[in-house]
Amino acid sequence: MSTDTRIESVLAWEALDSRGNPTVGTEVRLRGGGRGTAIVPAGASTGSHEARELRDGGTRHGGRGVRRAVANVGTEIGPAVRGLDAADQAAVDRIAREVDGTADLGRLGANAILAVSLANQLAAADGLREPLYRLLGDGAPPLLPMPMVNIVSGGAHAGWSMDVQDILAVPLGASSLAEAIEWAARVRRAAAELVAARDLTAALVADEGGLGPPLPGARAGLEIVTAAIERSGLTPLADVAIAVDVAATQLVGPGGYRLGERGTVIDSERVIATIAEWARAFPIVSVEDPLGEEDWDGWTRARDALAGLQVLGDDLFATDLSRLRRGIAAGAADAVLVKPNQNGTVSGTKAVVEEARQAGLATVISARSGDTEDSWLADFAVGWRTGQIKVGSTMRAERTAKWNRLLQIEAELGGAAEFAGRAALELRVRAPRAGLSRGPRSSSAG
Ligand code: 2PG
Ligand code: MG
Repeated sequence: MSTDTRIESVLAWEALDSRGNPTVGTEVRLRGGGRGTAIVPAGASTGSHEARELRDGGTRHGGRGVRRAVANVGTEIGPAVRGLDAADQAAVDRIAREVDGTADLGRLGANAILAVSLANQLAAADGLREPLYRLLGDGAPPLLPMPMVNIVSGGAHAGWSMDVQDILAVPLGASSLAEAIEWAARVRRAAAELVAARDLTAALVADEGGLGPPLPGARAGLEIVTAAIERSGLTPLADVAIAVDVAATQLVGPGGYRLGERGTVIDSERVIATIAEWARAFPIVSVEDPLGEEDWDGWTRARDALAGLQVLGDDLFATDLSRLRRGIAAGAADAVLVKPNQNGTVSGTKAVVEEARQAGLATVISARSGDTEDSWLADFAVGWRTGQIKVGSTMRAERTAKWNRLLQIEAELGGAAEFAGRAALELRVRAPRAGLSRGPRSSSAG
């Protein structure tokens, strides 16, 4: 294999994601022999400002087929990037965007463009014989991220068994990625035991490998996860804290948000007050999408009212630079969720990470609820030093693919491995709560 990193060929096919829905797989081959393969993920609770994936419609796969996107790689994107230097990721992404010609990449499909962009990045690393995280790091030291691990799921990921979408464990007190994963797995097992003790099915898993028991609301889920932390012999908050993804865009309906007891509709102020109540009763350190994607004023008020929590924007920002800038100007959030397929290209996603960092926002790189066996997201987290990562629970192979890759990188780096630890969150939380570094607060669960 020579180090000629010019693109020789691009092949695409229709693959499946972890929900069994079609998605785009792509292989990029370089003249010197380097190769990269990527299969793109897809969300269920998608924001309306995401780059637009192309679906076929019709009857195949219930309309979700991606044959048109695959064909677009063969007829338009592939020919346009052939001969370019794969090591110049920005140039490859720029050409792919130009060929599409639309702002949301909807003509050729963001799924088609991201597949080529990712496969190109992987091929470049292979061609240059560098681990992907090293190439992405561009000289910066690698950083293992603090995981956010799904324990109890609801919303669109679990047939609406609970109103909020994710209740996650954040192993704040762990001193390595490996310890963080072990603690999270322990909490996941303890939560399953608690759910089973209530005569609810604990063996069935939701889309991201979390438990999906039917619960009356978020409080019940928060009680289970807090109790599971204690049952694991760990201290809530000091060892393992909780993150919540309200996924509130999904809760918006006529007259407000459907949050709380089934059917109740409340306004933004009441949503913020409800989250503040949860934060007083449970060891919560991060809240994602507390409000809907268009509720900009609400977000600014939420960030003020929830000082001490990391207020994290997913649908609000949609990994889009202009929305992120608007959010920074409005003081709408402390952190941005980073999903490559919301953006559409590797370099576009990187620009969002860099902009956030410059503005002092934390970055949480994230998988999708419909994900694939690929592990590149782990390398992106480490190379770009995102500090935090969310990929679902500690089971289901599309989830463990990312954890296992992080564990491999940590082992490879040995003593030189730097783990983000609690600083990943603490540095960003504007008014750290008294308990955050010192130990548990009182909890209503027991
Ligand atoms: C989210 C993601 C991942 P989805 O909302 O943060 O959990 O879900 O991929 O369905 O948008
Ligand atoms: Mg989310």
